Amino acid sequence: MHNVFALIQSNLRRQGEQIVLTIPKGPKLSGIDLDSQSAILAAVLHDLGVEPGDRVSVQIEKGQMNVVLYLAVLRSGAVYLPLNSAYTNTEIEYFLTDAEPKLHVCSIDRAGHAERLKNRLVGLEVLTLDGESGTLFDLFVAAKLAKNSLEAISPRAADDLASIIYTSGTTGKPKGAMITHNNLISNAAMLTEAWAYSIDDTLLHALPLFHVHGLFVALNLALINGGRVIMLPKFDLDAVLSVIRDVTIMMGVPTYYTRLLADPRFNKDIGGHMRLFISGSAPLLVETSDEFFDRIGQRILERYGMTETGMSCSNPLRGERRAGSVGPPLPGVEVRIVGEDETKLPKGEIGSLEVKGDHVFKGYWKLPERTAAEFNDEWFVTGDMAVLSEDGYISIVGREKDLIISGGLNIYPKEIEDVLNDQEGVVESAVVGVPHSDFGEGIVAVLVGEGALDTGALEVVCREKLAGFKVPRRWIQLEVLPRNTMGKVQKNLLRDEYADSFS
Ligand code: MCA
Ligand code: AMP
Repeated sequence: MHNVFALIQSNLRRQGEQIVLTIPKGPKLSGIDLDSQSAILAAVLHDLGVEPGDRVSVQIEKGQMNVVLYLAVLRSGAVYLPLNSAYTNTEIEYFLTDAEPKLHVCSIDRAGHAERLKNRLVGLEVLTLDGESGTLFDLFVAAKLAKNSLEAISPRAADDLASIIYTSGTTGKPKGAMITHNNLISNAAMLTEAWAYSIDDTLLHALPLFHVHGLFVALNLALINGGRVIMLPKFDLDAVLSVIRDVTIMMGVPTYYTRLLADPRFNKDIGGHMRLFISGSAPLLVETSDEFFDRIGQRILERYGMTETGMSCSNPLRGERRAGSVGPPLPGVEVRIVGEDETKLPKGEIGSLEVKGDHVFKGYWKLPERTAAEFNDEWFVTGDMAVLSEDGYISIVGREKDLIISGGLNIYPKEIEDVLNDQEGVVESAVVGVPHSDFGEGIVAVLVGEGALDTGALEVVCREKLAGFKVPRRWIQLEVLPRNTMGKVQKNLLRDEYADSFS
């Protein structure tokens, strides 16, 4: 049985009547509750005609029903396709057209747009879920009353898809990363070993449930080990501080840690008992790591991964956690650093980071050529620049890809530039990320116009077409963009020039 849900179920059953999932001021679900509720929802999915391999796209607020839906989709053998709740209707239309889900589950305020999409996307079913309301929730309640539940777990092969998660790219539109059951099982096994994750752990879950970090690194790892989860709807300082004494592990993006450190209530008394603080998705500054160590008496464990690979490297649980490094490769992961001629470089030299292992995804949905382009033989090309130390620690030192990471969210400048370049009066644009004290990087748009540009109007267009976190926060108009002799825009000069935009 390769269905990752089987692994989760066996550990939910180990917990039995014990509470596994707690939402403060909200419901508490035991292992048995999660198992039985996912069986009820699986029956609903079955009655709706969702078959193994069908995509179920989900754009809803975080909550316990989100977890139950995720488990029901896995247990049905369908493919879970989570979508950022900040995505605009324009963005959603693209994802649904590309992924052709059988069922789209959205919050009630998004239903109108999704219903209209049904005219174009033949066979699409749309249901709503908002906490404990919505048409899918009604079906769930009716199935529960009728004692309709699907206990069987759909058998899956190791390389059958468990999930598709869209990631943007330096060229063109976002691509759906196809993640298999074996990818999830193998990555969870690596992390369990590396972090000694166990049924005795309680995880503070404040991350969104629509990215690899919150869904697979955090939630899956906890559930696969039978551990308890205290789940917050989002990262909120007061809420985090009010539950932190009850947990043993916290996972977050660097912004979570800088926000905690900015609050004097966060000290050794409240955080010193923790078994592990883990950071990833974006570089953790050495200053943050050191300040945290001084304040709490332990070092944040930094790890590194990608949507396409899950986690590849991690600082050790025992042994030196090195600030500024993401540690050695995880057990079962191979890494190499290659030069421009694509051959392996010696230790100490900076090059392109490539990874190999069972955790590497199956490819991009419907894009075999793009998939092939991202592999160097059987090595996946991460697009990150890295260096390997003599004692086997990897440090990420930059990116080959033109990518901004803001508050742990990836933003590809090309996507914003495409929107801006389409607007009347805009001759060209260059979008860059510069240091931001809260988000790590903030977005600056540099424009060349036919005349004076109305940047307020451009912001409105961006807000209409792009999720809020992708909207530039500073606007600059220039006569020309700086270019090198090859004609390429010199974004490094723009980054230097506007480096103080958010300080
Ligand atoms: C929200 N806003 C942002 C961001 N988040 N702006 C820039 N960067 C962001 N990350 C904007 C909104 O558009 C809005 O502005 C305003 O901030 C308030 O929104 P709100 O949601 O209330 O903000 P927040 O609660 O302060 O959220 C910030 C956050 C959150 C807590 C840092 O973004 C977050 O939880 N990030 C984690 C993302 C994550 O899980 N990344 C993992 C992906 P306006 O109203 O003007 O629009 S990477 C991954 O999975 C790989 C595999 C890995 O390695 O982990
Ligand atoms: P995503 O495509 O959303 O999965 O983001 C993956 C990218 O986030 C990686 O390719 C890196 O550029 C970045 N990333 C993740 N973790 C770290 C980290 N610990 N340090 C630096 N960059 C990171």
